[in-house]
Amino acid sequence: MGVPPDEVRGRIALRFGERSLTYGELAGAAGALAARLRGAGRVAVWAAPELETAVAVTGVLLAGAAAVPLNPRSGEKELAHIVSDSAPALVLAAPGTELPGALDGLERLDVDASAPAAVPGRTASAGTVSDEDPALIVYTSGTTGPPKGAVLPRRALATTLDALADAWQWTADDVLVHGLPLFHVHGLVLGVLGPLRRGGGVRHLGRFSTEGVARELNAGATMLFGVPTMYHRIAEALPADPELAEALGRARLLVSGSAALPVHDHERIAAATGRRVIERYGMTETLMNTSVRADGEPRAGTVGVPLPGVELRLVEEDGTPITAYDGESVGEIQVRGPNLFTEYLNRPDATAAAFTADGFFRTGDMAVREPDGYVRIVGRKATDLIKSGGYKIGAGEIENALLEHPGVREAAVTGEPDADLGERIVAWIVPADPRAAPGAEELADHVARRLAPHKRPRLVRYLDALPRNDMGKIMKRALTDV
Ligand code: MCA
Ligand code: AMP
Repeated sequence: MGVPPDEVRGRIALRFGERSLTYGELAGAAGALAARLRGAGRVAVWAAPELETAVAVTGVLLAGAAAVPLNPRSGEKELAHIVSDSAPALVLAAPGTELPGALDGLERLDVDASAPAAVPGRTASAGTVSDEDPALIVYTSGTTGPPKGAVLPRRALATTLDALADAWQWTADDVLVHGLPLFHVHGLVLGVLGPLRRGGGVRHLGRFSTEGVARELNAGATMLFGVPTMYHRIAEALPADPELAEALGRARLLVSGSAALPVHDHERIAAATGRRVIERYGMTETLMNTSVRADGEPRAGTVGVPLPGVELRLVEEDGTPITAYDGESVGEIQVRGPNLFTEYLNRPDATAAAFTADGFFRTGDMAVREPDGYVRIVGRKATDLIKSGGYKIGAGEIENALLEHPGVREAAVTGEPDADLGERIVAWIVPADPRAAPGAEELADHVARRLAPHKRPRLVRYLDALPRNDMGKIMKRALTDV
């Protein structure tokens, strides 16, 4: 983002609740911040759902530095890991924000969202920044161990947003409404940087509600981005809410992603509003890979076709590419293109394992391709990855946290189908003392405090012993069948 031309300076770029910034004001606030950040390297951003987060990330990018968005609900263990792994130069937060002890060692800079436009000549420019330089480091869970920092270069952000503009006919006339968190790709890259790159607007709801969606779509917003849980809640609310139905009926584009939207919810929304939700498929490491196009056929249960510039193939277990477009042959999705991340920070082992010899990224998602090229995701390779509310959560990470509770002798974590969340986290516990087993709420609080509230078990089941095979390995399939 440079200095906006006169015709866009007065246009609203960002709106969070009652507060908004025009492009001119954003250029001023982000420019002033960038002038203080030049040469900063990595900068942590306290990514609360508020105006300052958007200004902070814009300022970091303008300075040519890399932003590390922090979940403001992260627990102490998770936060300590992210800060020690990414070693940011400082942390940006809205004035008045109380930061947790895990950030004590970091210099803090308050974001002034109303800083006046920089004086000519003092406008920060990214200088000699290259497209390959990191723009964001986004932490994402794996099956085991703590989250890994996916390093996203500037070109990946630009490429993915321009590919989506092509697929969605996304322009400066669009105004997006969303209520997604700002510490993941969906809410931050697509939801904030997307509208800014197009010169359009974004209205953030602070937190998702069907009332907020209805209000904004009825007041000029043109697009809605959400995770399936949000569309599920919309589908549930529609029968009793004609205003919501009218609002969705007006939208130019309703987009769902981060997990599969069940066909039942697709159909309920289409029946009540006359509009079809389209799905796009992405990943923190790859940004967006496929989408149903705005000018294409919306087909429930599919994630559309590869985006411009994305090479997508399905492979057998042994790596042999599947050539069939038959809607039946299942293979792992592998992708290659300028939308990909460069590495996991400080994890050359994990980075090497994630790519094939010819540079494709192994997504771990299993899919088929229909005769016309539409991709249909049918599952994922790792059973130890849970998608709950659109968040990816590693079973191992929660098991480790549970085992740190003195009342827990053994723990296993699985995902179970859940109509609202897609999957819910279930903890299977062997208590240290069966007569004094820790309660479900206590264990949920323990995980929420150490990791994050969305990683807490929604259900706890108690056992005398975990089912194990002859090798002593926990048989998780036996657990889900109990
Ligand atoms: C509950 N809470 C607790 C506890 N229990 N806090 C501390 N300790 C506890 N034991 C709090 C929560 O923090 C929250 O606070 C409130 O209670 C409700 O929590 P929860 O039940 O988790 O919320 P929910 O209503 O179930 O959330 C549903 C949701 C959410 C809004 C859909 O799951 C969500 O925002 N999902 C979006 C995930 C996402 O953006 N994924 C993108 C990553 P409070 O009430 O104050 O909030 S995937 C990605 O980026 C890729 C690239 C892609 O393809 O998109
Ligand atoms: P994350 O690692 O949190 O970025 O989540 C990426 C994962 O979300 C992908 O590997 C998929 O499993 C899943 N995902 C994203 N979009 C979709 C979609 N539209 N349908 C099904 N799964 C999706």
